[in-house]
Amino acid sequence: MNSREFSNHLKTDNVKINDPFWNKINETVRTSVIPYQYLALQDKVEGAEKSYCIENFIKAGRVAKKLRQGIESQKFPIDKWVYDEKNSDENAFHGYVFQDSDVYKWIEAVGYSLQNYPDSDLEEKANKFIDIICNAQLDNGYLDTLYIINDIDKTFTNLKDWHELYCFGHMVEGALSYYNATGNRKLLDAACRFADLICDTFGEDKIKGYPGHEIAEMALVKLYNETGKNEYLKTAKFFIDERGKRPYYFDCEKGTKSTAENYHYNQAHIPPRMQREAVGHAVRGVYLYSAMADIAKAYDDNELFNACKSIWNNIENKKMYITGGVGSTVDGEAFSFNYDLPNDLAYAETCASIGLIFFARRMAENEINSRYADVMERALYNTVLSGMSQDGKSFFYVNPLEVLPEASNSDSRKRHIKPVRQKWFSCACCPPNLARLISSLNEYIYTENDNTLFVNLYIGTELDCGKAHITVTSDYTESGKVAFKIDCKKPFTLALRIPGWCGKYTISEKFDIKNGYAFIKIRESVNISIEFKTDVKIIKCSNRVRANVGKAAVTRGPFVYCVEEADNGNNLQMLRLSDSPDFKYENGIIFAGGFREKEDDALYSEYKSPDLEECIIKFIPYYRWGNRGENEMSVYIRI
Ligand code: FUB
Ligand code: ZN
Repeated sequence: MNSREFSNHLKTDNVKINDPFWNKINETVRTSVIPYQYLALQDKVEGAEKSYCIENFIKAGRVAKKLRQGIESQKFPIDKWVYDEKNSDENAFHGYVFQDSDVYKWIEAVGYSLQNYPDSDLEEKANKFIDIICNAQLDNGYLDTLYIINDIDKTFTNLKDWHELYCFGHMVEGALSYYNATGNRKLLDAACRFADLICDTFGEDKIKGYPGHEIAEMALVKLYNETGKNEYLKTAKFFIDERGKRPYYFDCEKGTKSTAENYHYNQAHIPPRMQREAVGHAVRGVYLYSAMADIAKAYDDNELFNACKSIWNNIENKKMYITGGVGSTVDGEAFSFNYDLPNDLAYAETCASIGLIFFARRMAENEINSRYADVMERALYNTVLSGMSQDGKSFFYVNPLEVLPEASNSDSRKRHIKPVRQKWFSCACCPPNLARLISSLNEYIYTENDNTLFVNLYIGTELDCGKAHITVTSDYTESGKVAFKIDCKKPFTLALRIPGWCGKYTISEKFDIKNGYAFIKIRESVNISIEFKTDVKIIKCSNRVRANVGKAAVTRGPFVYCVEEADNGNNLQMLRLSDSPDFKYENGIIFAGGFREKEDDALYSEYKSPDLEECIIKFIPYYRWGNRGENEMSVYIRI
């Protein structure tokens, strides 16, 4: 079998989630996160940072009306990354340059949520937002509130920094999700008008630019898949092919001259198909790599796919935290050098792990190999879930692996490490990104091609496709047991991912292992039961990673665990795990035998074996940390 075998993911239409672990989280997103964000976008959450998002669309609507009537509108400077009441006029745009994207992401989450749980009240709320958004669109299709409000003559003059194409990408993704859920074309038609303008503006013999923050590429591929309009796919490919060419477009638009060094941040230092290493701003990176994988598949482009593979290898083997976090430095919110994975300085933005999941699914659709879904699962069950509190009302942007509140509060190098989740952020990219990913989880579970249905995640579902109707009952996160009740429509192959973390498993049918999947021939309706042994494991990190020498992490199934001060007292660095402890597992919590070192009195003293007191160390899943107030936390523990 050629392992570069394409597949497509099954969509929400075909997959309904019913899972003891995920039902609760989906319910939190639906009943708490989405309504909360609805208020936050309108600045109606007391004590939360201001969003200005809807306010900007309302302002832009007023300006758009004037422009339509040929009335001059007051202009304001477009010269900053973030605008507020202090640094700009009250009638000007406020918030980050990409503020529009927050409402698009919210609409995208609402779309997926409505597909799963119809809700006329929520639909009405989204329709109101859509009216406000569309009201701000110009006759030529242009829609970005920063430029409409502040200075319409400057559109597409700073692609590198000011995010017009980024907001456009989110608009398209939101519009598609909402249209698929409701059949309401209003936002989709508006997005297509903007897309048409973009296709008319960028390309050979047109502006040879590309987005400073990628996502438009991925969005255009999705729009092509929905509409079949070739121009969208062509423009996505153009953006990929043009990126990194000399002279740099970002220099041309500014009239400056830079070296490759300057454009690592934007992954525009060399053309994507020549890139081999994950560099620069992590979210931008994973969004670009996702689009590269999309284009590699759409054009069966092996050269581009090889670049994706090298970058994937680099991330998976040298630049990814055990929690699936990526981007280890606050400096540019970026990928750092190989094996640089500090725990207490990590950035590991929630959005970056979400983007890693996008990349993983697209890689899985290009090539059969369980490693992609392994990473998808790692990022999902750890960093992504950690991005949200248990009640869905506060969020992490940065997902560190070690926290000392005193350091966060007093050391400016660690200011980005928040010891408690925040209600909202002025730069609120992560919470709505999380909402859209979790609401669309149905679309990450299965991929299929003509002959084979691939099971990538073990989530309880009711799924219907041309091959079969399947009921999956899953206790994956607890006992590791999963049952498939297959009502066969025609013979096919079922490919079950054997999770990378699992050493022992049983499957009730005969299977062949290839590329990390167990392949089972299905000829008739059948019930299959699987058990993945979810033993607690002690995981060692490569000694190339300086931060983790002499330490280990504890995992069970897909979950990485951590210790918290609330359970183990402060000074977590004084804990030591026994070499081969007896683990006890109860209701999601792991207890293990270990020791606590006695505190030293002197700062320096002659070395002697430390005084150790036996103790029981309590571990909780990483994603649940920080739900009991400010306290110390550590994923790695001395061993
Ligand atoms: O620039 C838009 C978003 O804001 C990025 O993806 C995040 O990293 C944050 O910088
Ligand atoms: Zn983010």
